Amino acid sequence: MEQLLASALEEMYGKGIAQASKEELYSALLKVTKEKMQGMKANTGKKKLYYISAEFLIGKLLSNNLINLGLFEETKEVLKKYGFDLAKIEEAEPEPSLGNGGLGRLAACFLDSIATLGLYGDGVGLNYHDGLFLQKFREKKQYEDKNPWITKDTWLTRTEVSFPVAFGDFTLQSVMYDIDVPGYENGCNKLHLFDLDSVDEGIIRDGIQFDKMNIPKNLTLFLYPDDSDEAGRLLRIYQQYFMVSNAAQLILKEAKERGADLARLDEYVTVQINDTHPTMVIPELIRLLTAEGLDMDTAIAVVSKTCAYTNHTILAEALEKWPVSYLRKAVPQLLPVIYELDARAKAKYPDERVAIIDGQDLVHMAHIDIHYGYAVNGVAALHTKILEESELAPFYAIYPEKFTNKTNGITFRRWLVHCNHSLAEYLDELIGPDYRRDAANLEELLKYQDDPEVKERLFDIKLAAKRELKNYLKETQNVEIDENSVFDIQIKRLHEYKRQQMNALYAIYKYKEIKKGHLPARPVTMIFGAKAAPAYVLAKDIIHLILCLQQLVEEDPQVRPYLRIVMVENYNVTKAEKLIPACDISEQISLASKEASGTGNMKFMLNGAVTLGTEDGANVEIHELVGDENIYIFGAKSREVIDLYQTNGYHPSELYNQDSQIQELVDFIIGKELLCMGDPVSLVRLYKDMVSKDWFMALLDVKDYIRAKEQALADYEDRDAWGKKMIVNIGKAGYFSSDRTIAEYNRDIWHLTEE
Ligand code: 26V
Repeated sequence: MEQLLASALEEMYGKGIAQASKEELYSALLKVTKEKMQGMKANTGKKKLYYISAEFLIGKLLSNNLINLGLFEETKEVLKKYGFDLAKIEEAEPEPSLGNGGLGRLAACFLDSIATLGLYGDGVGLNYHDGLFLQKFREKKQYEDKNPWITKDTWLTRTEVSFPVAFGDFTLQSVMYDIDVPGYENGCNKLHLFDLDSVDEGIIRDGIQFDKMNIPKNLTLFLYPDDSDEAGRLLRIYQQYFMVSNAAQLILKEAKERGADLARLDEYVTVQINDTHPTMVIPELIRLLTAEGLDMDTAIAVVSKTCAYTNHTILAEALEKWPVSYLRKAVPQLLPVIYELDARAKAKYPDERVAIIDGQDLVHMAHIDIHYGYAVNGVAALHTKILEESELAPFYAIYPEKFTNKTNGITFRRWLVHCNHSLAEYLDELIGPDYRRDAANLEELLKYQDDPEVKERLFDIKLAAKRELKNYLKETQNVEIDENSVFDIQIKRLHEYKRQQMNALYAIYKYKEIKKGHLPARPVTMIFGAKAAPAYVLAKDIIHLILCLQQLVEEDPQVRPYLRIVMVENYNVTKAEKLIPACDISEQISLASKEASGTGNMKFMLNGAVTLGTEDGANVEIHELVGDENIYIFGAKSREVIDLYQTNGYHPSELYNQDSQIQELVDFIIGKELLCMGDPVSLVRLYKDMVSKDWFMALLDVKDYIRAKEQALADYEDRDAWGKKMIVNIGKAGYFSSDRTIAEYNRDIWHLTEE
């Protein structure tokens, strides 16, 4: 590495390692790493997987690529020799925030595991010029700014591959960029990101505003443009079709190159449809196959054996339904195929609950996937059960054999080896490095659950991570936290169902307790990180509430020594990597039934945090694995919640009127302390919503939540018992390796043969 780095620097800047700047070192390392990846063995096979996704939240790549190439330690040593720190050099790398949250990050973890398992499979998506907006706090409110990430030195490689994509009014010529995806000590795959040369960043005005009508200039400009108006929704359709038409053309081109008989495409290709954003790949493949000479019956039959669908949410607003009129405008050539698919489904299954086109001329994208795909999966056991028994029950009755559960996972390369290197090194020392290949081997740690020395080492590692986070927050946000406090962390998209507002009610509770003189045994640091969708008013109100509470506590000398509230600005993958290793209590408090899986919960557990959560998503499986002693579970169960929705049985006003404690907490939102520093319109709106609507039932669970959190904080004081909880959580986290998840996808859905 030293030699390669030195010659790259010499060639690029005419400098030696010792003379190079941080930015120059980053550029040279990028070049060397890219060249190494180009020399890697490519995964191959007869059958190839295409994982199509509108989001790949890959995060920074330098360290992870070095880890997978087996060059990380060596590179660190070389840099150290010249007085540099790899972590500092990595600061020069821009983060590609090409996803909103869980769904996009899952796709990135999956690419790592697919390559690591030696499976022949590429990702296909869009090359957004701007990732998810940069979040800025001004006057305790969120503002959005553009977030460009493509610079001169980039992991992207422009290829010769280019396809025409026809829309209603015009045709655009695509260009494909590739990012290498090296497996951990295994072959290499690709992430293909499609783009347009005509896209023009110059059309962006103040913040993230732009002309939504100018498709040639805006098509791949932004990830997830605001779709609160018609132009935004149309743009989403243009983006989705651009993605899948390119994917379908690439799939057929490569299948032909491998000698495929297109009538037997399913023997050569499998397509995983990541949520409904890529659903149009089904009619597009059918359209292209008929253009290649297949008859409609054959084309539909073979595509139905080629495509599989993953559902990531049961939230109604996220289940895409496009008006026929929008599709007619954007992609008229697909309509005959969609009509044909709809007519066939209706002829066979007259039940309107399973119709593709409903009575209001809305096209239910998920229904296309389920009728014309060969597998449907949920992302955690409870989620799949809810799909089968409630959300998709009429489909489950027709196609029980298509349904399968694939509990999510995370790549341990990023979420342990990279983000918590000292923990990984200690585990190597204690149980040997086998867990890096087979995460189930982490269970070896369990034999140390009563070993005081191991516990002390784990506490030391945790303390060091807390110190690092403290320094980082001091540098970046100028807040100073206490590393000896309990770190209680909730980081995820801001959404009412995730109930950051309930956590804020706890903060109010704690503030009032401290004011009354009921001091905690140890100070508590509550950390939040979350972006709200730009048009999601209540989510922004919740951010405002948290920032008001942060200031309130900060300015109160009586409370500040015992309670701190920190909302991290612009939460993203890079910040997650710093927050997760430092956490003691992992907040996973969604309303039961609403969080399909969660993957942050897995990352925290792996890094020795204890979950405080509801019986929702993968929390249920975490609970089963670690047992009652090593998790804090509270709140209504999913059955109860589903019944409450079905019977309209939830009335927050009753809880508010009948319970003085709840009333006091909620009233605080519009009390004098907050109104004098916050925006009354925002706080009153939030208050009114909470007492009259509270759609995600924060008031239903808030008291049990306070009880459970107080219990966790009290238990933290028993160092011996807490140390054991840390060990059990880490030891049981192996199940949540995405290598296990991907092995299951391959075994049950893809059937790729390793070569
Ligand atoms: C929703 C929204 C709403 C706000 C604006 C932006 C936006 C973009 C996409 C979506 C669809 C949400 C789908 C999603 O991310 N689901 C998450 O998938 C994870 C991986 O399976 C899972 O762990 C999470 O529980 C689930 O919420």
